[in-house]
Amino acid sequence: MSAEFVSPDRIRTRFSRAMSNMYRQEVPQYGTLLQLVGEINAGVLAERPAGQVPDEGELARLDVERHGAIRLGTPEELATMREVFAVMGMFPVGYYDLAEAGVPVHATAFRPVDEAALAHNPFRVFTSLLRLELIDDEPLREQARRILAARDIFTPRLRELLAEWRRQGGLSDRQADEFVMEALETFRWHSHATVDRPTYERLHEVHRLIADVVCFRGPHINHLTPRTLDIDATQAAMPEHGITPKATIEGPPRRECPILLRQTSFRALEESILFAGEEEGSHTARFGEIEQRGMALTPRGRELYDQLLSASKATTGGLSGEAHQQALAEAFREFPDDETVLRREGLGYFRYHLTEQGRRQAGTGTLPEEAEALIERGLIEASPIIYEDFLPVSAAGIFQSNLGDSGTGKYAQGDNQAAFEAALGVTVHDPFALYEAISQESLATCRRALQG
Ligand code: OOG
Ligand code: NI
Repeated sequence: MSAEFVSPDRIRTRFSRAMSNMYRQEVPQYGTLLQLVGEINAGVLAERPAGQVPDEGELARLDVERHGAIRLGTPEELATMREVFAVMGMFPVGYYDLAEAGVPVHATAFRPVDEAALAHNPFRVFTSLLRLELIDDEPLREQARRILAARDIFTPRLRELLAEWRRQGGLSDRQADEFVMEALETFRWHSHATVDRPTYERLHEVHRLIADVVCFRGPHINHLTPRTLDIDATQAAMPEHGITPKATIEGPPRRECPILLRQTSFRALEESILFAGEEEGSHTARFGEIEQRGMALTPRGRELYDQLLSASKATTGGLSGEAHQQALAEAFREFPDDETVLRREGLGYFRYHLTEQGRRQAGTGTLPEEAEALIERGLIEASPIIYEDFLPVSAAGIFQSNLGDSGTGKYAQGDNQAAFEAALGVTVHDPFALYEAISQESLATCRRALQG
């Protein structure tokens, strides 16, 4: 890349900072949450035994780490949004079909994919596309389609900058700043609905989410989530700070070795809006959320997780708070909770480093094939790779708790990934392949060093 261009990593960091500042202004509880999470993280780090403090890269990214979410209305919006994210070094990873859970969208997560970019700033945006074809009422579906076709969620200047980026292969410092400002406009809240009250209400009645996507000028960012190192403590401290979290924490139970992703959310705002014709109304779109991230699981580990989670419904149904966590922990007893076992059984992904001894012995002797044998010889050690993605069942739970209980009937299942990718214009990255590559690459690096 030419030296006069700003790196995508830096543009992403400028953007996530600008977004965080905007969201803090728009949703005051977000500021409260950041402070609470910051305090809890500092406490956790202070108490950790020296050997368990995450490495420097992990620590540096924790302060800036956020994920957000938007919901788009048309394939064209998704295709352009892909380019906007590409400028910031964010690429579509994974496919999430929420229709099964009664939410008429499918989604991907835009995020950095390589290790260096993730360490720089792992900013991610869960990006859903509305599936209008799931509205049964044909005239209403057509009306929604017309309303969406008439809007442009991108500023004219952003479109020009994208064209420049395509032509030049990057953005200058000044262009990058302008790009961040213009892109932010797409994520901003607009209190003027583009439709009149009866239209809003008809769409709202079919599904609240449809009204949220169709009736506004743009896909307002609907939450921005900081990463906590102790979600149980954060959840427990939320009420003292005037925040009421949902009754259960989504995802796996609390464990010695955290896996995947645990999340909880709260309703943040009831917004006053103005319908076309200046009639007043209200809308709930924006919410708050916290997350705690653990080890990425291999397909085998993930299968076991999905199986245990689905079986757990029988015993956790209706429970909340600590009782829910205990029943969930019981349901997950079969899932090993020891790093060595998780690694040996091929349930989680690990990154390998040379030990002191490994560094001293570099270049001497023949090497065994297996990573496990190198570990046994004391030449390398392994540490878990953090899960960088989302979980469909958890996401559905987050959607539902913030949309209220209405309109959560099931939609027919089907394979819609191809349609999503056609809209996107590219195929999504396979998250497992990305973790596998990071793991293998770290092992190859150790091997090269040991071989001298
Ligand atoms: C996205 C909900 C999914 C998560 O963290 O799983 C999500 C939305 O409500 O638009 O953000
Ligand atoms: Ni979220």
